[in-house]
Amino acid sequence: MTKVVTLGQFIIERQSEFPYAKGELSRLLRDIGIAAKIVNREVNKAGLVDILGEAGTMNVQGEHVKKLDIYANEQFISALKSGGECSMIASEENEDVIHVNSAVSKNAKYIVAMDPLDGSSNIDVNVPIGTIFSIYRRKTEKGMCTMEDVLQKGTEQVAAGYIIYGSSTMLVYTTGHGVNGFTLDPSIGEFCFSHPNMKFPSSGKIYSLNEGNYVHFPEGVKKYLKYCQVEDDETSRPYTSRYIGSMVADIHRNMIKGGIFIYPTTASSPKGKLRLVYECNPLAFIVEQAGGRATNGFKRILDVNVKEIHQRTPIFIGSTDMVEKAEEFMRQYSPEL
Ligand code: P6P
Repeated sequence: MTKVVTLGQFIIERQSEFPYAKGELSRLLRDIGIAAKIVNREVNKAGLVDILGEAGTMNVQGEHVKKLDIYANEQFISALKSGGECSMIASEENEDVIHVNSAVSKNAKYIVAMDPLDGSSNIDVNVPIGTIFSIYRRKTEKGMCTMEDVLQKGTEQVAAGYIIYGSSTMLVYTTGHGVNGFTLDPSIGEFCFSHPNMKFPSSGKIYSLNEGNYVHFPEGVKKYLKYCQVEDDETSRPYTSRYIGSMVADIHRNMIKGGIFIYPTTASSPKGKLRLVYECNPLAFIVEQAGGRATNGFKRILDVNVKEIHQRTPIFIGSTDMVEKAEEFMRQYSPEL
């Protein structure tokens, strides 16, 4: 019988990776894990929403039923506020940053950026969805945080992770010392260590992008897509197309099997659709820590200058060989971007 290691035990055991840490980051990761379990419970009930009442209606308990992404946002904010280790939050659901000004939190050293429930349009069709989070050390010493504290490059992240609410619920995170995965065991209500030292396969045969946007793709993406689709036994082409439409799910699958996920510029998203601060930077940190690659087609995502919290970016992320090949086509056919 293998020993079950919970997320909490793992975090404490690995605390030695931070010689000067006094446990704040460990407690912050624990707080996120607790909120993830609460969100998971509601996500799993989503299919029963008719019984519980549609979002915006009153359920049988007389409670107002919230949209799940609003609910998730509130749960993570509440956990971060009460945990006392976070002094400012940037969320996909909030236009402005949230200052955590309580006596216990206002000088806390960490900042959290998050997408509390990415892909929430997939909930109604029972497709996996995800939470994405990114943790920075604040740059200002103490007192009210400033935008300088949150508009930091991806290379400054101290930790990043995602929770995928799928056929099982997993929490995958890095603190810059590799990537580890934990699977929720509902029978004990704990995330249990299940995927040690996750490695992104250096090559793969899966490409993941919304081909419905083909007409407006940059020429380099069109050429790369055709490269993936032509017959070539030596390089096992044509590759396989897999697109879930839920970024965390697409990238998690590729991390296990190998592959590339691309969301380039399109007509409706001339700067790319996905958000740099709380989607692309945390996922890029995780993927790089697992040995993969993440760029905007030309430049490392983690090196992109951050100008505002809801900034968008094109993203090419996944198996290093595949991302580098796509970048070759971008340099050759879309150098102007
Ligand atoms: P499209 C979900 O809405 C999301 O933000 C990502 O999770 C996903 O990869 C992308 O948008 C899907 O966008 O335009 O292909 O529907």
